[in-house]
This record gives sequence, C-alpha cells and structure tokens, in this order.
Amino acid sequence: MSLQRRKLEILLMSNDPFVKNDMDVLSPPTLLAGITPYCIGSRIYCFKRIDSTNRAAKKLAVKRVPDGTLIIADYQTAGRGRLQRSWIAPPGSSLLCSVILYPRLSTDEIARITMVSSLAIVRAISDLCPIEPMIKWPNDVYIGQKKVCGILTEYEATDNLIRWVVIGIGINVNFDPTCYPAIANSATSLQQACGIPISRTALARRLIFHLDDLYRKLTYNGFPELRQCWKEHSCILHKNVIVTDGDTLLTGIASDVTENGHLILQHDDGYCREILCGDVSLR
Ligand code: BT5
Repeated sequence: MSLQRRKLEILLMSNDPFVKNDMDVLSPPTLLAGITPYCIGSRIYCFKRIDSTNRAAKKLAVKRVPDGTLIIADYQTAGRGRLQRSWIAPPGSSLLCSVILYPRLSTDEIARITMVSSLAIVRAISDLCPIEPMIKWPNDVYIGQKKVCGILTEYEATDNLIRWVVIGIGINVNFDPTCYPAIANSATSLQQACGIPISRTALARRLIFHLDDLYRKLTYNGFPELRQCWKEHSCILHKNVIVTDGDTLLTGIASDVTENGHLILQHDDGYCREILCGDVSLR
C-alpha cells in the first residue's frame, strides 16, 4: 500500500486509539491520553472562546506556571500575528494554541524556539497528511505556494536572558480560506490540501509529541542537528528572494540560516548580510 494511501486511511479511520469519532472537541484528557510528554502539555487549558491564546499565555507566563503549559482555543476574538496583524480562524476550524516555555537561552538565540516549533508543525502535519509542508523563514509553514500555519513567538528577557517564551501557533485545519478575501489567494488549509476533513485532536496530539521531542533535544543536545533538519524543510534556501522589513526592501539569494536562526542573504554583488527579521517572498 502506498504511503499516501496509508496516511489517508489513518486520517479517515483515526488509527490513534485515543482519538474518537468526535473530531472537533479538544479536551485535556483526550490530548494527553496515552502520551507522557517530557514538558509540553504539563498543564493544559482549553477554551471555547478567548481573545487570544498568546495574550492569555503571556499573563500566565509571568506567574511561573509549569514549563510546557499549553493554552488551546476553538475560537479567538482577537487572534493576531506579528506587528498586530490579525489572524483569521473561523470557530472550530483551526488548531489555535500557545505554549509557555522557560528555556535557558539568551535573547540572541530566541529564533531557535520558532525554528524548533516550525519543524514540529511540519512533522505533525506530515504524520497525518499525504503532503509535504515546507517552512518559510522566519515563522510560516506553507503547502505549495500557500500559507497553512503561522507562528507568533513572544518573550520577556532580563539582562539578555530569556525569562519566558510564548509560542503561538495557528494551523488552518478545516475551512476554506477562499471565503475570506484577506487571505483568499495566500492561504490554504489541511482540508483544502488533502480533500478531506482532518482531526484537530489527532493533529494536536502529534504536535504535542513532536514539540516535546524537539524541545527536549534542543535542551539536551543543542541546536546543530535541529538546524540541519530545519534547513531540509526550508522552501526559500538557495532561492532568489525579496526580504521586506518595514520600508526596507532587500533582494538576493537566501543562502543560509545561522546558529541563531538569522537569515543570510547574499546580494547580487556577493556581499552577505545577516537578517534578523522580516517577511520573505520568492523573487
Ligand atoms: C503569523 O504572523 O503568521 C503568526 C500567526 C500566529 C497565530 C496564532 S493563533 C494562536 C496564537 N494566538 C494568537 O493571537 N496568535 C497565535 P504574520 O507572519 O505576521 O502573518 C500574519 C498575516 O498572515 C496576516 O496579515 C494575513 O495576511 C495572514 N493571515 C491571517 N490569517 C491567516 C490564516 N488563517 N492563514 C494564512 N494566512 C493568514
């Protein structure tokens, strides 16, 4: 049986014994049944409706809740991306969550957290769907030319040392982005890409598993191996790109990503520049 067909069958029958027919009810017992994470999901809060899981997570993070605390919601009234851009997700259609972490990292290394998260998302989607998602630096996951997931990493630091990090993750699962003019041409969902509905519970469980695994590796083994894996899933490396950051527009080849997750942009004259943040599109 082909890999694609096997994955589709897993999806349809929900081979995961802890995922019942009720595909869309996210609850702590179901999310953690049968798995014992090292950290992620140490505590879980599920909301039907919330302003933003990141906003709630940031309030909890300052109270030093357990490392790996997860906040998950069916609907956000004020979901957002970077620079206060809004995040579109109709009720019950998406995986919307935030994870609170207390990593021993300096602020220079914060992008590692976003990179580890995007790799976990790619693995979680790949476990369930017969598609190959790719990572677009710095914080997006794409299927083909369209965005299926965005990550919003926020943190607080003292003296260059991170006190807490919140990783906000929005994955488009079961909705048709073409119904939303703002993202009609730029977004996709797992359902749209696979042609069938996907279990949010199964996806959340795979995400907890992979994020837990990769965060443990980051903590104990460091970043080099993870960086290599991340690079294998990048959709911009070695391509001609345009990087915009505010009014600044730069062009060149996305030649590498550094140990700290910064993009190396090689200009046409050969000069290489390290980029810390921005939006990238293919040239
Ligand atoms: C992001 O920002 O992509 C990060 C999005 C993070 C959302 C999660 S949901 C759970 C948690 N709680 C929150 O409040 N946020 C996080 P950025 O790179 O700035 O991209 C934002 C842009 O993506 C918007 O300006 C739109 O153009 C586009 N966009 C909005 N909704 C989208 C969607 N559902 N799918 C694809 N693109 C979308």
